[in-house]
Amino acid sequence: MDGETNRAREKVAMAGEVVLLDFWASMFGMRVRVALAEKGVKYEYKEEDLRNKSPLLLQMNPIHNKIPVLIHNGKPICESLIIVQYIDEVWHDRAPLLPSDPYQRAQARFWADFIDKKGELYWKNLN
Ligand SMILES: N[C@@H](CCC(=O)N[C@@H](CS)C(=O)NCC(=O)O)C(=O)O
Repeated sequence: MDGETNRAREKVAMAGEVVLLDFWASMFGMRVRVALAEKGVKYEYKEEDLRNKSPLLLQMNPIHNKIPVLIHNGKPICESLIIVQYIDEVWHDRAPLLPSDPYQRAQARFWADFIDKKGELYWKNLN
């Protein structure tokens, strides 16, 4: 087996089973999709109807009943920023999601938090 095939197999083994419960227009879901794309993680995408949530979503995120939820090897991770951090930690061998400089990291976290708060307000006003 050549090196490339080996590396591809290792990637699949590390990824395990990855499922994303999401809604196409969600900026919170988009954040997770971008992180998975940056890391090159293959996953199964499950679109949710937010007016008629699936039993799987209610089971995987019983606290908030919201997307996105990342299900990794059967275990749910909720809240987009926490999911992104989890992705960065699990697939730490490639494409770091934050800059290495502490000040730049703080800046990136500030804007992520800013977008988070604005996004929640926007979503509340929409409903
Ligand atoms: N803080 C959450 C926000 C997630 C969120 O607001 N998701 C919305 C879609 S954009 C949702 O699932 N809404 C369904 C509901 O409120 O019942 C995160 O960052 O994941």
